[in-house]
Amino acid sequence: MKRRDFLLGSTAAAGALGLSGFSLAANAPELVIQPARFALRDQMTDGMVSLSPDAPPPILYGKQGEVMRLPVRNTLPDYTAMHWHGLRIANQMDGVPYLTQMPMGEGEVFPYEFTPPDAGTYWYHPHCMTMDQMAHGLTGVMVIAEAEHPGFDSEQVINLRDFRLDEDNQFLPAYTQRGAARAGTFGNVQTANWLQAPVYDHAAGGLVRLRVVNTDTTRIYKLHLEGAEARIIAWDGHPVDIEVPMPSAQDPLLVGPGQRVDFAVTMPGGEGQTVTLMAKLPGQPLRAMAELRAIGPSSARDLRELRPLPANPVARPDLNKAEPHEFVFGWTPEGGEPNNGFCGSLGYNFWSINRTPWPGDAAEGTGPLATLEMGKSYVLRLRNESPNLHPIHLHGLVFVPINSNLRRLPPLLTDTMLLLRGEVVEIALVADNPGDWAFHCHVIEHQKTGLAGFIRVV
Ligand SMILES: [Cu+2]
Repeated sequence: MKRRDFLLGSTAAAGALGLSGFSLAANAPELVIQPARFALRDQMTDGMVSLSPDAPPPILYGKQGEVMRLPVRNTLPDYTAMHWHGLRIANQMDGVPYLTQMPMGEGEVFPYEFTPPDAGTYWYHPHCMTMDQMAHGLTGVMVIAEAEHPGFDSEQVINLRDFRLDEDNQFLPAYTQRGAARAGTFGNVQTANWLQAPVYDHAAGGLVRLRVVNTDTTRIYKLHLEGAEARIIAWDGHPVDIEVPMPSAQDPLLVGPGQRVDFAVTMPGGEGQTVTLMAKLPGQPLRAMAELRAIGPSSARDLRELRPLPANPVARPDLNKAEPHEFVFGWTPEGGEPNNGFCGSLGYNFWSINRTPWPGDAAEGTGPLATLEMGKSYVLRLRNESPNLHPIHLHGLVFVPINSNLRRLPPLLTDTMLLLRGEVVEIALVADNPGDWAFHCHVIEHQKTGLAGFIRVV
């Protein structure tokens, strides 16, 4: 069977043909998806996937409003496609197989090219063979800089993720049937930038922008900082313009798969003093995920010297005119086997959106979950009917939570809404980016066993 036989129809065809409008930049180095090995613990782990043979996927730096050319070459025998999580870019650059492009076979290059409209902390990962390639390492951070320097002395990126390894540091199967039908299959080795509790030096008394990204396939991290005067300055890429309480050991911050938090941190004044990013894992004592260590004489800077980050150009929905749409996340009433295409199937359907499981790669006959009109405001009611938590991610658009049946949600712009057990959250958005936008759970086992779909903006 040919990949094109899986085409969804005219929209996908137009997306594929639209590629000819994007030039392959001669000067852009290729991002080469390839096998890698790395010492995740005390000895080498083989069979990893990265963009170099011996290191984690690099941080990709861009600048708000400036074009980025990221040709991706696939050297794996499996298919792939690269998605840029949180970036509001053209649909045909979004990296979702069959919805926006064909899967990339071995030896193929896809000339991703886009101009990020928003500054902030984003990330990238494959959207085809998602479980295999992400679980084996292919998740990286993107930093899109503000047009104006925001006044920090330094930055630190922390990419949090787990791996599932045996005693010899080799990969265990990335998922289990039991896990996929419940909260997901958890890794047993927690890492920051593929390292165990790494220590990073920063100038004593300086102001650090700490960007924390959860790129795990399953785990909802519960985080707080110790030893720092700090505040939250951005959430899921976008500046926070209201006072948000700092998390603590008693009241940690829930950061689901796909979510990001930026802290402004004042480093301690004394040489060797540390700031620690702490995580609470079930049934374990608090754990240090990463440390920032103060070095040199103190510059004695103060958080109050920082100006607020400039707002990103996100349209605010008009709630008086917003049309509602309902989405129910839960079990699939059908079950059955998913169709097994080029982008990998876990072999089961457990989950659904609006009672329909995403049937596999191309999802022929599964129409959009909703069709939104360009420029109009909408309220999407997200109902979690299951006992498990779901980080629900919408591609290509940014939304704001407006209420929940369980808690007070600060109105922070986001692309990924973590739904608690039995929670109903209303989110609001302006449908201002045309295309077919994937809408799915970011617990990859849920996504790949049915909890996926797409929303069309025309
Ligand atoms: Cu889920």
